[in-house]
Amino acid sequence: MTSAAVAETRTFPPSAETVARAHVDAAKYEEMYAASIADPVAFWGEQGKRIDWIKPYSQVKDVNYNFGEVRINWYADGTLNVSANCLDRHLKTRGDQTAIIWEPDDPNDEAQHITYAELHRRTCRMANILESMGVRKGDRVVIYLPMIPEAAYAMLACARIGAIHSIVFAGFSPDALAARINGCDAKVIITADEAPRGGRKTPLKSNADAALLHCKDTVKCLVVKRTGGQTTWIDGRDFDYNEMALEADDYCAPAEMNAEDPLFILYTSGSTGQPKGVVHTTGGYLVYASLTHEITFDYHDGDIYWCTADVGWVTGHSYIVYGPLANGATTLMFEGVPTYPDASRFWQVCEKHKVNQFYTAPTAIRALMGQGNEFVEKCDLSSLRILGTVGEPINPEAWTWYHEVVGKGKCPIVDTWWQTETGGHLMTPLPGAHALKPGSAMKPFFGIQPVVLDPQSGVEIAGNGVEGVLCIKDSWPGQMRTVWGDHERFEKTYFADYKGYYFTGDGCRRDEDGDYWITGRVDDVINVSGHRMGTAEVESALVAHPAVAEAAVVGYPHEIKGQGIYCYVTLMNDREPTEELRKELRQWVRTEIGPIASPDVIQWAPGLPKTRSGKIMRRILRKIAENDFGSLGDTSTLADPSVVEDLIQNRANK
Ligand code: 6R9
Repeated sequence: MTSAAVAETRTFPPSAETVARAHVDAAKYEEMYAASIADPVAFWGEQGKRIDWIKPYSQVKDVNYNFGEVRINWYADGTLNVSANCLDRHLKTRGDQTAIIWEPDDPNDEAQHITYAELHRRTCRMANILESMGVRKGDRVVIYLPMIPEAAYAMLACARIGAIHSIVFAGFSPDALAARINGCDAKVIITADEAPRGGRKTPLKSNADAALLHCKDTVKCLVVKRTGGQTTWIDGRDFDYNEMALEADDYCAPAEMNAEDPLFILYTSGSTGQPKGVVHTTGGYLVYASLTHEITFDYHDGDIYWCTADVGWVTGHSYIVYGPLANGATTLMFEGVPTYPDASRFWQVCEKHKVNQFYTAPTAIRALMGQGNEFVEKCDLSSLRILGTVGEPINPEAWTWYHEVVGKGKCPIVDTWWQTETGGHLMTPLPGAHALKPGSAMKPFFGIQPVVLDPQSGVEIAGNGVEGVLCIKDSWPGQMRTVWGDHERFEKTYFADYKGYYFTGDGCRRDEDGDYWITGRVDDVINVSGHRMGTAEVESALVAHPAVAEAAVVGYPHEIKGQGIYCYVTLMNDREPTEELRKELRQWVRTEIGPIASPDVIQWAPGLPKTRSGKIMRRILRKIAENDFGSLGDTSTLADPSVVEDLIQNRANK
């Protein structure tokens, strides 16, 4: 955590108007939180009724956190369909209401307003197309699409027929895409010709073509036309979505799914090289996503809600598609980037569509803050009521700018801390209940019991004014259930280090008032512009290059991105460190993983600091990358302490 965040003492209580409007005020939060902890079965049994069940559940919770026998089940004997909950049940009351507002990359192109009735028809057609391609209940479908309405149709269509979707962010490379298609043994991949973003086009279909060279030849490819750009076509493998949608039937009956049937798999980075397939299931996930969406953003009927994330990340799953649509909300989907055509785009979209709740990432706020206030001030932002952030800790300067310049001092900021694994928000202030502290995720959501543990002993640290690793005692309905195909890895990653708890991988401080501050990852995961990346993934990409003998990657503070990627590279004996090679390696990592993994700094390292047992001492590499040579700590266990001196002398100039 920055020292500025430690020194932060301001508080911002909600206005009387915000409190009056809120679903949950301070007293109600206390009452509901206490009830959720005292009797989770009664609490979640009641909350489960917010969605429609085909067969109601009689069991609410069946959980075991003991390492070796971890089991997480919610509403296990109930049946339902997620797409029917997001669509069919709204048709009578709000068929003509806008479900999705789609804002294209180019502001001169027309926005679309898709009603619930239309979304239902589109989803049914897509579901029928998938069935005609042979997709059945339990099959996996990879979605590799731009931020277009078809991405939502595809998700809901999978849910409708009981297929399990796995979305791959459109910024990922063909290699990363192939690994995910193979990882979940997908039957179909849904993609588009091209993805326009910030005025540039990513050739998605040709990326998919390249990926499919490394996949089973039975994998079929459904192609959505977005730009009309040229693509190669393989008859029998490639299917034309737009053509098929003209013919497809407008209705497809929703499949009856068990509450614990998987809804989706989402690959995310951990501390090892291989991304994990996080599995979320049907019933508990939907209850949790819809409840948190309503309460955290204080969503009311008729509000226009906008989350700027991409559906390739968990935030897009829970807070663009499933949570809002389960609640019958109007959710805005944006194809573009915050700075195209210029730095006022976000605010122009807010003005144009009269957005009430706006949810984005600190990295975007920092980037826009640097462009100057006039980009914000020229737009009418009077519709805004609630602001949100997610993805990384927000520094007090960015928080203050967001609050004052964007929110004019009247919009509460919900700083939502959660993870791909948690399905929905675990800690956040609630708009009408809590006095905000800039940079603090404040309070646990209903049913969440955060604990601060001593990192070494694993013992719970009681009381306030304490810091340690953050674990969660007991389960909540939105929790991930397993790692796809590897339950042992699930248990080892989250339940082995601190027995009896879910280990988050984050550090945290509980201040004197009992409010929580996330201090960042305690493992080898770094957070670049709110995107999670395992340093091991970047390392294995680097060492796959023939010139590289060894590589170590760490995060370092970056003004806009939060953290940047700092790589120490040892070359093969016969290779010379040149500027060209540096460029080539940077491009290599972009090709192996994707542009989001592009190294910010590559420092040539004739040797890496290692212990006598050969373990790389990352602590030291982190300090050098941070330019903090005074606190390298104990270097006496190093096999060759002189390498440290060399690294300091030659520290890359950024
Ligand atoms: C939703 C999402 C999860 C990691 C998490 C933590 C960091 C997310 C945060 C935050 C401080 C917040 N993180 N929200 N840190 N304050 N409000 O981002 O999921 O991509 O899996 O990342 O992001 O370190 O452990 P995911």
